[in-house]
Amino acid sequence: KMSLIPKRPCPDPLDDSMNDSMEKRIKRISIEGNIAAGKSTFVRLLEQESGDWEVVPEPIARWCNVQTKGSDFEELTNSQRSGGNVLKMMYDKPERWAYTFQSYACISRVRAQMRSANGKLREAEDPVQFFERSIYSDRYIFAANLYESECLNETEWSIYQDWHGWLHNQFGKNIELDGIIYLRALPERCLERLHLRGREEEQDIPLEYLEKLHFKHESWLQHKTMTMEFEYLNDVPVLTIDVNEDFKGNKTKSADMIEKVKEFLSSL
Ligand code: UDP
Ligand code: D5M
Ligand code: MG
Repeated sequence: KMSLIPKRPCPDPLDDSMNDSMEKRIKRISIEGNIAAGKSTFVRLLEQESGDWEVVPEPIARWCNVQTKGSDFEELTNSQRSGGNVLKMMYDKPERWAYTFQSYACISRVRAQMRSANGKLREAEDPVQFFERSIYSDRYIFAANLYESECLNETEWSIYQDWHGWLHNQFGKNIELDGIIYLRALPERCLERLHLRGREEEQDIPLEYLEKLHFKHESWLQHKTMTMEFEYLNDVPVLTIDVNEDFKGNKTKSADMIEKVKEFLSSL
């Protein structure tokens, strides 16, 4: 009988070629943009759009929301709970804590992005993972900016770059990107949204800091003048979406954004 014929062959646990081909079929897209540009809001929209789309939020966002969401708090391990503090520590005394924060931010991001790779997408026809930021923004936007602001010294910056390159060598094939979506907004708009969101640790961030991060995003994703160690990145397509105008709660605008994402995906 037809119904007895399995739709797809059962994976042989000793043969991981299935897993490998599955891994290869998944498209990985990073959502980049300044602090409070609207990345988390956007990935929540994407998540609702399709069962074939999976979202990996930035772990940092969860640490910062520890107080407001009871259930999230339950899921956090002790080490993650201290992450909430390390964000505050970094903003309070960056020259002391920037390195610690950056190492934890990057490692936990790799862990979150790799962990999700064996989740719900196994059943998907056309699986896509959307990452909220990447290990490239960790290094070339945030850590580089802290180094240039003398919050990481030469030794810390060398050590960071050394293990970051090694980490990419080891795990790159699981987290390398097929595309980047750049949510582009003026620093002034991001500052407004940062205040609107009201994360306590961030309320003293000056416009100047957001401007520095903005210029780094621009040189990477808009002008493409940033030099990076990972050559494949130069050929990764970038979709830029202007988010100066509110899209949250605006059905027309957000449907338009989703449409752009679909077009972008089909071009990859
Ligand atoms: N936000 C908004 N309009 C938008 C997008 C976002 O008012 O079109 C608000 C959102 O509700 C939040 C703040 O801006 O209070 C920052 O958004 P999000 O946390 O998504 O930004 P991220 O830091 O993740 O880029
Ligand atoms: O939130 C991310 C917060 O964490 C924001 O306050 C910037 C800060 N931060 C510092 N370094 C990093 C790295 N390496 N990656 C991400 N965030 C970092 P968001 O509002 O999502 O931008
Ligand atoms: Mg966010």
